[in-house]
This record gives sequence, structure tokens and C-alpha cells, in this order.
Amino acid sequence: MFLSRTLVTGRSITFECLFWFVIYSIRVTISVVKGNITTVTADAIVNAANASLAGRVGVDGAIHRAGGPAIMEACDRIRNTTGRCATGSAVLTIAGKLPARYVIHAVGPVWKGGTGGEAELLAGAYRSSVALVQKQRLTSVTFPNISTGVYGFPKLPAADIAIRTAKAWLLQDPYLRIIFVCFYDENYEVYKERLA
Ligand code: AR6
Repeated sequence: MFLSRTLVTGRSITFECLFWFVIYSIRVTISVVKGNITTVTADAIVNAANASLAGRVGVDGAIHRAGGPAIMEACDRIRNTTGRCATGSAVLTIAGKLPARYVIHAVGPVWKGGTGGEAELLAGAYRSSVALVQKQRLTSVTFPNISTGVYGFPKLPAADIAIRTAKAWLLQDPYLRIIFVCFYDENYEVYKERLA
């Protein structure tokens, strides 16, 4: 099919090349690593935050501990000026001592059985994060598995939502490097399998 089309017009060649370039870019720019997100270098680290931007456990706690008090001070300022961060959205702060320029605090949904729009809210948390990455013209971002800890979102559908949303952005911005950082084997294996 490729050969026959390329023989027809030069335009087809350009189209085919562009198509395979985008597919190749997606394969190389979404990756998964296992470990602690606070040790992985990127332009922005995404935090699985809560609406009051005041979490102290899970990945949220790890990010604030590793980054130092300047991050919470920045969260306090946001809370005091613009208020809480709605579920499905995200805000940006400095990254303190973390190996990043910014922390993006994204608020995923609490799992309530799947009938409360949780899937769309989770996709919204990922989309809002990338909107901030693009607004700041950053080129790399690390994500934890938002909502799959304390908030109880089932891991398999959460991974599918995260990967689907990531692939959608990369069609618009093939140069963005997205790294999913999984703390536990279970999530890591799911992402590895889905990204293979
Ligand atoms: N690096 C990468 N991933 C981590 C790390 C780490 N250091 N620590 C935990 N995870 P959770 P949520 C994984 O509970 O479900 C907080 O209190 C963890 O294994 O941190 O979105 C907030 O303040 C899981 O897969 O976030 C909110 O109140 C994933 O990160 C609430 O929890 C998310 O787990 C948010 O709940």
C-alpha cells in the first residue's frame, strides 16, 4: 500500500513520512520508570495533590519533604489568593530543592465506584498539567499515577486514561517528553505492558 501510494504523488510520500515520524516520536517520548519521582530529573514534576494543596502523605508528602518548605509556602499563597484547586485541574509552583524547575499540583478524583465522572476528572488532571507544561514551554514532565493511592482509583483504567491522554498531547507536541514514574511493581508492569 505504501509503495503504491508513494508512486502516485509526492504528497503521499510527505504524508507517510509525517505519519511515521509522529508514531516514532510517540514511542520515544512516553516512557515509564520505577522509583521515587522526587529523584527523577525533568522540567516539571507533577504532584498528586488535594484540593486544599496541603497534603502530607503519599507522593504529595514525598514531594514536599524532598523539595523543602518553599513549595508549601507557594501553595499557601495560591490558596490564599485564588482558593482551592478544583478536582480535575492543576496549579504550578516552584520546585524548591527538587531536580526540576516547577511542581505541578494536579488534583485527581476520589474513586466513588466510577459513577461520579471520575474518568473524565482524572483525564482532566492530566490534561491540565500538560496545559501548564505547554504554557511554560517546558519539554519534559514526570507523572506519578494520580489518584491510584489514597484516592483509590483502580490501577488499570487509571493507567489507560493516563497513557491515552499522553498520546493525545503528543500528536500536538511530539517534542514533549513524558515520563510516568511508578512507585510500585503493579503499576510499573501495567505501564510497561501498555507502552510496549
Ligand atoms: N514517587 C512516585 N510515586 C509515588 C511516590 C513517590 N515517592 N509515593 C507514592 N507514589 P497518592 P492519590 C504513588 O496516595 O491517590 C495525598 O494525601 C502511589 O503508589 O500519593 O492521588 C494527597 O494530598 C500511587 O500509585 O495520591 C491527596 O490528599 C500514586 O503515587 C491524596 O493523597 C498516587 O498515590 C491524593 O491521592
